[in-house]
Amino acid sequence: MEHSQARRRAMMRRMINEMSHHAALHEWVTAMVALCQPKQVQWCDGSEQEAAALRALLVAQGTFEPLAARPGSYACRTHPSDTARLEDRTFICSRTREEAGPTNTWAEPAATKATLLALFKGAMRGRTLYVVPYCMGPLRSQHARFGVELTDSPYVALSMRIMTRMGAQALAAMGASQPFVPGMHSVGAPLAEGQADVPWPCVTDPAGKWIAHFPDDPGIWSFGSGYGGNALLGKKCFALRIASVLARDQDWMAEHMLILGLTPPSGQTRYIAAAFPSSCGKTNLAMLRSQLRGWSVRMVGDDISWMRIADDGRLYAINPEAGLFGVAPGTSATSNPNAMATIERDTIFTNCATSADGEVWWEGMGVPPPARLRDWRGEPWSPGAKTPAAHPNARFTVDAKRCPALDPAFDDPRGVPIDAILFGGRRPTTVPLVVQARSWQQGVFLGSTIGSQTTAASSQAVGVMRRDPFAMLPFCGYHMGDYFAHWLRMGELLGAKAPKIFLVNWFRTAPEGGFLWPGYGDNLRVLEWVINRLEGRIPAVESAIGWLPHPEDLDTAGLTLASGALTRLLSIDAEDWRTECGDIAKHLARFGTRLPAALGEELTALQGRLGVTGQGLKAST
Ligand code: GTP
Ligand code: SPV
Ligand code: MN
Repeated sequence: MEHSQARRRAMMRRMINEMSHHAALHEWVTAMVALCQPKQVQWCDGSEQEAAALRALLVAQGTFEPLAARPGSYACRTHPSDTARLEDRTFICSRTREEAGPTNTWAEPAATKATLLALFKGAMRGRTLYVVPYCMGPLRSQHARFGVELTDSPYVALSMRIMTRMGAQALAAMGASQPFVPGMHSVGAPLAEGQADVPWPCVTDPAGKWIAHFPDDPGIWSFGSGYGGNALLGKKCFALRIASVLARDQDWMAEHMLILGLTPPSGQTRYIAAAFPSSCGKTNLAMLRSQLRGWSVRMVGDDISWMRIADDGRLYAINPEAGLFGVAPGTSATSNPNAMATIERDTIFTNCATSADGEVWWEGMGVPPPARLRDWRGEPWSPGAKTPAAHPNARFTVDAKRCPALDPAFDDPRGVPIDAILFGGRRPTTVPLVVQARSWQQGVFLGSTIGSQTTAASSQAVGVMRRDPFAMLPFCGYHMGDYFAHWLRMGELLGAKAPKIFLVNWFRTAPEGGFLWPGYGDNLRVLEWVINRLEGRIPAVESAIGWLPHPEDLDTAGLTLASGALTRLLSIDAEDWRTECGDIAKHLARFGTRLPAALGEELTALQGRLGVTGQGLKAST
């Protein structure tokens, strides 16, 4: 047994050496191993045996608890300091503060690199350094990009195998010379000789955690957190913050968007991309199970979209990810039956509650809590407790291929042609259920102004209204004003073939409380209106911010809406929007001289339509 394992390891080493003649990769790994001083180095091949060994290791060290009720699944509890993205500890280390812009936390690159080198020195002592080669996007896609993450967390290595195309396949595709984005990751908890490990090693003081991006290198250095977007470096760090910079320079787009394919009864599938802030419904919409006769929705992606203009002049999207890292609370057989089916097996559940018989539970799961539940902290929990059983940002990690509604084009190297782009957020007031922008430019204006109440996906206060342009506030790797300009330029390149842009809001509430719109599966009714508009089948109502549906064009058959709800959902209140304009003016003024003139003009025109006096950005001063 021992012998055959040693033989397999030796074979693996040979295979990796044979597979990777990538001199720059070997050189970098050698230098980083010298810096971090791990006990051992393991090149990840992405095989099932390797994954099984990682799971066994995580169980042995108490990080994972096998779930009897879900084959191949595990529950995992993080340290309470490590439950969400840390926006305050996320840095963009561009050459100048100006390049990072007013919405990012800039850190001087040379000094930050020096700090990080000091932190990483010996940081992996007593641990294994996993070399995790991965590909973002279908392996044979021209639009795919490579990354290599060096991490001392087996949880991260295993999660990267789910979230990306990882291991030997990525190394082979990288060949000897393909560029890759290097990502350094350490939980920041070296082990002294004989020191026992803890189930979730990390730096417990938030101020000791770093998620630093060097867009000019490019490179990523993440220290002290093992959670989600902080640690799975292919996701937000590479596929959004670094990729947004590459996209700006290479005429493509890296966006915080789901991608779905919508097939009407007539049969022609259309693809839609939608940007909503974190924990605002992307996974839910991407997996929507249709209740309208003849309509079907298929998921291409639930979080990130990379989009390019193809030879036919249209915008094509790929999902750079291979897995889902989805919000658990609120996921139920009614709200998202496809997600429930996806996570029946082979899933990692992080910060959910667990029962004695090996099942997970969370608020909004749609079933009563099992007896003798332990909450996400591992404490006994019973209904009526003051704190939630699952952390509000508890998540499931699962292969996208497990989703029963996966679109057949999921792996298509060309991606899918996008016909419509939606922007949305949590807006209890002001923003209608749906409105279509009259032009790309007006759509970019609406995207630049989207606001939302903050959620538990990040570690700041929850429920505070903030502007989150294009749902990219925490994810744009450069000056947001330049990002707006990039969007406008992409519109010019696309011309008449540009997707149509819509603003949506599932979260409008009644004055007496409660959502006006049922949401979830019923959002398909809004998508149906969008498709009808794309096909030029129906007229719409002119409003100050764009085209609104005629109420009779929105299929509400079978819905029980409160009286007056539909009118409220489909109307623009001029007074609300005059107030909104004042707030938008302040928001846009932050971008100073880098704000494209076209957006200032859009605001002035909107104010004109609303009869606001003292127009334009000056209204804010
Ligand atoms: P990230 O993974 O953080 O980027 O988030 P996401 O946009 O994929 O969020 P997700 O789809 O997981 O949304 C989760 C939250 O939004 C849960 O609290 C859901 O209950 C809520 N939600 C999703 N769709 C709807 C909807 O149509 N109406 C209402 N009221 N809530 C919704
Ligand atoms: C988000 O916060 O938008 C997420 C989860 O998708 S994380 O990967 O942690 O960033
Ligand atoms: Mn996200």
